[in-house]
Amino acid sequence: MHRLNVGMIGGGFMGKAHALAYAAMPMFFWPAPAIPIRHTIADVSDELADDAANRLGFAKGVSDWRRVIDDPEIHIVDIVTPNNSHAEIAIAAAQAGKHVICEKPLGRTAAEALMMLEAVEAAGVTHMVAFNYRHTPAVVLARKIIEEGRIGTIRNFRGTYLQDWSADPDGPLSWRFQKKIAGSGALGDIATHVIDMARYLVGEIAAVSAVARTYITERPIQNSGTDKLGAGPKLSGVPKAAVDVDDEIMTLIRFQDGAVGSLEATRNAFGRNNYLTFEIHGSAGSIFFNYERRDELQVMFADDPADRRGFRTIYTGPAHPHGDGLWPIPALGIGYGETKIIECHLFMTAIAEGRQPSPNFRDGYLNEVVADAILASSETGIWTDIRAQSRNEIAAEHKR
Ligand code: NAI
Ligand code: SOE
Repeated sequence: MHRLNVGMIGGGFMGKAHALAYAAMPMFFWPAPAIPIRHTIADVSDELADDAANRLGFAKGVSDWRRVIDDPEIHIVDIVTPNNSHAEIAIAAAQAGKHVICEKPLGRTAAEALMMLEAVEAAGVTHMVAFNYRHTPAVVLARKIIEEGRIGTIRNFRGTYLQDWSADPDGPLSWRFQKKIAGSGALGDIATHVIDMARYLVGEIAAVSAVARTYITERPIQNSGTDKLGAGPKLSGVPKAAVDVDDEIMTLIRFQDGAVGSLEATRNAFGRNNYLTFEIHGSAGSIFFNYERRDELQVMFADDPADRRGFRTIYTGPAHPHGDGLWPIPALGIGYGETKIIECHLFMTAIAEGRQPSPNFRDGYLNEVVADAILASSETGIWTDIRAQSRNEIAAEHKR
């Protein structure tokens, strides 16, 4: 069986999730399309890289990501660093002929994401962007039900992503609160997952009208290290610096095909942990999904007899998308790790078959075009059309 050597850049939260997926994917999806080998991991110092290699099962740790790019033995570059380094690493990896998987958001802006898309397309390598939530079997089932026309013509999509790990103002100013590193706040970090869901389930977005707001305007300084996502010590008494990204976005959306909808995201909603939800109403029924109950899809069919009408719960299992590789009985339960294992399987299959997986860098770019439009609309207070642009157009706009 074909073996593909992986060079991973970044040994934090997502380093752990992707490493788990490389190790576990062949145990779930056998025969595997290819066997991923944890070859080299890069972090910012020898100490961190060696620790990550030991922890995550890589043969070698290095302190400069360029050594991964320059290594002819490496077939795949996996980018799991904060957002400011995605573009430089992905473009270098593509130019070196490596297949690339990159965490979301693809770049800090649509312009950055477009450069990444152009680089992988020019190089002819396989590319994937890690919007893993859309691989949750219940979400794929929702798309199947929509495609089969079982809930009729889609009228609206209501999507939320609510968390509370940053609701405390004494939570540190990690990289996720710094525009130069993250690009944006709740928007790029979590709303992009909902944008991805909306595009995956309903279709392309035509226009947005949005409000973005920052209400925790400064936080205790944390200049380096991983983001502990609210789990680290609170830093009261430590000098503070300004937060220059959004805490919350609320957006009305119009889809190209006439459906309407809304998107909301914040990491400051006390009591909500990973409340990634969508409710979709069609002319013949409705669908509801909440990632906190990720094995369940709520569906309602309007042609049910009047005395049986209502949401029913489908528990996903072996009969559902990706279910053949997962667990043998419905509702045994999947976790976050399984969504990454499915993502890894889709990526390896695409490489083995010489085609592009979904979502790929084009989706990463299109999601960013919507995200940029949300910020633009929030600034101008008017509806903003979504228009994918060429690099020249973007450059011209930036000059103005
Ligand atoms: P983290 O803060 O836990 O870890 C980042 C790691 O990258 C750290 O070990 C850091 O030292 C290392 N690093 C930073 N710059 C580097 C460089 N130039 N070269 C090598 N290593 C470098 O961050 P986390 O949570 O793992 O996030 C990483 C990426 O994954 C982000 O883009 C984030 O948006 C995305 N993410 C996606 C999730 C999803 O559900 N798909 C979940 C969490 C994060
Ligand atoms: C923090 O908000 C975070 O880790 C995001 O970065 C991820 O994309 C999300 O899936 C989980 O929460």
